[in-house]
Amino acid sequence: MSRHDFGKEVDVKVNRRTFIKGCTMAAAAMGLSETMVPKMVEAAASDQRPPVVWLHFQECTGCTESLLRGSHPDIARLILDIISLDYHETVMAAAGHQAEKSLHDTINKYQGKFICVVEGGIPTKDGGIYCKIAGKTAMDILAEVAPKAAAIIAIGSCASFGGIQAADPNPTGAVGVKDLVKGTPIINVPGCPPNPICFLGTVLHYLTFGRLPRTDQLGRPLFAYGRKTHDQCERRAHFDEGRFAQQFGDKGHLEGYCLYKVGCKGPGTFSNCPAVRFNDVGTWPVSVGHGCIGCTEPAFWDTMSPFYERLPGVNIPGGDGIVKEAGSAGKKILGVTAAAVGIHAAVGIGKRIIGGKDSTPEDQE
Ligand code: FSX
Ligand code: SF4
Ligand code: F3S
Repeated sequence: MSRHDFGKEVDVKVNRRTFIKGCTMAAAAMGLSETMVPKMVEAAASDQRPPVVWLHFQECTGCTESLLRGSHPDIARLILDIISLDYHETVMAAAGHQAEKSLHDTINKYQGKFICVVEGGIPTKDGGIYCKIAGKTAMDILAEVAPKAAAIIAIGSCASFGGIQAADPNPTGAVGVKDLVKGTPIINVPGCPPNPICFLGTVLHYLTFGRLPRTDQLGRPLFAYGRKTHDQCERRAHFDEGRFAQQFGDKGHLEGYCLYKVGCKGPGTFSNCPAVRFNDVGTWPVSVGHGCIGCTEPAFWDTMSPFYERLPGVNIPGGDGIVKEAGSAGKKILGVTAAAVGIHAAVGIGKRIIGGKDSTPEDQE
């Protein structure tokens, strides 16, 4: 398998109109002026497509599935057109030793130039034996690839924060890339799975400006994760006026009222889901009647569950006041926060740190 072969196999070449449309969508999602679109198109259409090595660890492959097999083929084709996907276990034709050769050839030939995309969490317990590929642990593979990459994009909540594997009691000691890799710029594009437009915007920003976009303290691009889901939600007026669905299927639910009382975690979640929506049908969880479960937040499997109980600490208009503790959810949030502090401390001390220094948002400016 050589560079560009993926493009030929799945007929990814997009026409100029589609190309401009995709760049325009990404520019809008990034809050950039339309005047930036020609610059983005020029950068994305360059012959110097960045080689990409896509590593898969502990995950469900939903990130790749939503990216490549979504009902928005233009975005998938655009992504495949602007990057040179040199190694991706899910879609590459090569297998076994041939695939291994492709990985090593790419990271050595394009040292310091390729983008590494990581999908999935990395198990660290018991020497990392719970995820092995070609006889090597995910930790070893990351340790080999990460220092040679120009930048790392952690796609999905698993690669960003450990994801479902890291849910209490985290039996394999799963962590995100940032917990292990130091010295290489890293950006987190969380979501379970993330919206493809957030990944596309991150890649286009890198190609256009030569650096990763600005991030929040959790390493997430501000253009996508800079505002609360709740603050952009079309049901926000119902929240503000105290109109809530009390249970699924009741009159309030059928009327499209706010879903906070049936468990929506939008007030505690940062994402652009209400603004960019999913696929080509313009929907997102809340628009089809289900609350946000906070899938872009660290440890959301623990901190945001039970998914159908109220998020504590939210001042509810309409007389209910602040729910200080919603069933077991409040206790869990406190417990998990304390545990997370412990986990991060343990990772820093006990696990192998790849590279020399931490990659902070400031490093990437
Ligand atoms: Fe994780 Fe990606 Fe959730 Fe799955 O592979 S972010 S489990 S949707 O898809 O890594
Ligand atoms: Fe929308 Fe959920 Fe906020 Fe209600 S609680 S306004 S449904 S994000
Ligand atoms: Fe995830 Fe909530 Fe968006 S569950 S997909 S962050 S609406």
